[in-house]
Order: sequence, then structure tokens, then C-alpha cells
Amino acid sequence: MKRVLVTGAVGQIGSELTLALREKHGADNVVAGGRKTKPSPELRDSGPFEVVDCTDVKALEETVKKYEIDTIYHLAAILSAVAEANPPLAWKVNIDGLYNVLEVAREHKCAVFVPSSIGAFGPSTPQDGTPQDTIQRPNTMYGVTKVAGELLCDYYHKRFGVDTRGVRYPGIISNVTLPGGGTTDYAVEIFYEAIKQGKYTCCLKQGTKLDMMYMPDAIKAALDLMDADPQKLKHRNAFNVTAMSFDPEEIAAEVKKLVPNFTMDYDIDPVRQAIAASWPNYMDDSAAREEWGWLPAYDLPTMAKDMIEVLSKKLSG
Ligand code: AKB
Repeated sequence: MKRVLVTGAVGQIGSELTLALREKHGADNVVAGGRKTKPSPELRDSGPFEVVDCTDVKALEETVKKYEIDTIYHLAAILSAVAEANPPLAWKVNIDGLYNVLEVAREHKCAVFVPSSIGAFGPSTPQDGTPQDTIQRPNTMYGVTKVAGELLCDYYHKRFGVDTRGVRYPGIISNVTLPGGGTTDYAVEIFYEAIKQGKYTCCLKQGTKLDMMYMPDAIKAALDLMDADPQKLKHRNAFNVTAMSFDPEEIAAEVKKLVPNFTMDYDIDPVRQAIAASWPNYMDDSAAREEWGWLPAYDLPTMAKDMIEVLSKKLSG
């Protein structure tokens, strides 16, 4: 049985991935590691919780030793819009924190899952059908940390034999924990506001297409890649994975089918708009499909239907 540590366990992906890992490996075998934010009662009561700050290598190593961890899902990260507002913090968490995790993994022979992002691409990357291996010259601090992180993970595998694996996540849409400080957050907020107010003000321009994915597929991607036969992996880190691509009008039209009185207007945030414009319209994820059988279950209509159903119940309580 695996002994797992999740960093960033109270975040958008971590809060749901930790529960899925507890289901898979047994609750006591999965340690939720969070910084200061309080865990939800579900996360706190369903298994071990430790205060883990990835920038504190000693505390990180203590937790790995205490629980005899053999696999780390390293989700602690600063997202794109916050990284533009605070580049030193982004460097500290996304680079120094990752370096600490990889060093501890090397020392204690842990496998590591590290998410990269569509943010690892930039304006000179081909934007339509973005290939797995292509130009990566991002012009954001988030992107710089993500490209460096991809390379660092490859390096630790080649140089030290650490079993590093990862995907390039698109925007993740979910209904348990809100994302914090990303460029794709609008695609989550739109559902909350549609139910609460019947209207939403979008910070991205019409026509800004981005890759997106519903949380159940994001979790499946992490679990499936970590279970994949290493012999079949030609790439290891930073697999392109996507499930759908849409722009603000397309998601608004889908929401309107389910909330007929819904309306959307625009108030463009120049920082987020510039970031979004530098990212792919849609990625080619055939390497992930070929090497480890990646196949998403949700598209825009099925995701939107589920989001509205789940959030209608949640927000009516
Ligand atoms: C962000 O918008 O910063 C993230 C991402 C796509 O990496 N959701």
C-alpha cells in the first residue's frame, strides 16, 4: 500500500484529490499537507492532516519521515494572476518549494506528481493544436516557474532516477473549493454567480479561447498517470491534457441553456486578459492518450449540467 503526502491539500485541486487518494489507498495512508488555511471538516476528519509549507524543507522532510511517505502529490503553487502581482512569492513557492520537494523525494526515494499548466506556453507557441513538444517562451512569472519546474522534474528523473511525473493542466472547473488567483477562474465563478445572481461580469474578452477540464477528469489524470507503466512513458513530465476548449460567450451560452434568465457582461482585467491571450486556444494531448490512455469523460455540456446541479443544491442550503 502506498504512503502518500499531498501538498496544497486545502487548495482547489488538492482538496478533492486528497479525498480520492484516501478512497484509493486507505484514509490513514494519505496525509493532507496544508499551510495556514484551515482544512474543511471533511478533509480534517477523514485522515491525517499536517501543516506543511513546501518552502520549509525541514518541516517537509519531517512529515515525509514521520509517515514513511513514498509518493508526493505536490500541488502547492501560486497561480498566474497572483504570480504577476507578486513575482518573488511565485518564485519562492513554485521554484524553491518544488526544489525542496524534489530534494526530499531524492533523499527518501519518493515518486512525485507535479502539475504544470497551459501557462508554460507563451505568445510564440503555436496556439491551435499546441503540440506536446514545442516552443515554450512564456512572458509571465507563472510561466517561467512552470517551464523551469518541468525541466527540473525531467532533470531529477534523468540525473537521480526520481520517479517524477506530471501533466500540463488547463483551467480546472470545480464545485468544492474555489480556485485562488488564476486566469481561468472565471469559468468557475460564472456558475456560482449564475445561480446566486442570474448574471456575471466576465474579466476576459469575447473570443478568448482556453483549454478547460472538469475536476473529475483532473483527478483521473493525476491518478492514471501515476499508475501508468513507466516502460510506456516516452515523456514523463508535463503531458498536455485537455477536455474542452471554449471562450466566454460559449460557456455563457451553455449556462443560459440551464439558467434561462442568465446574462453576462464584460469588464476586462488587462492583466488576466494579457495572460490568457498568451496561452493556447487548444492543446494537442495525443501523447497523453497514446502513452498512458488519457481520455476525459466530460465535455462542455456535460460539465455545465453537472456544475449547475451540484451548485444549485450546495448554494440553496
Ligand atoms: C491559472 O489560471 O493560473 C491556472 C492555470 C491554467 O494554470 N488555473
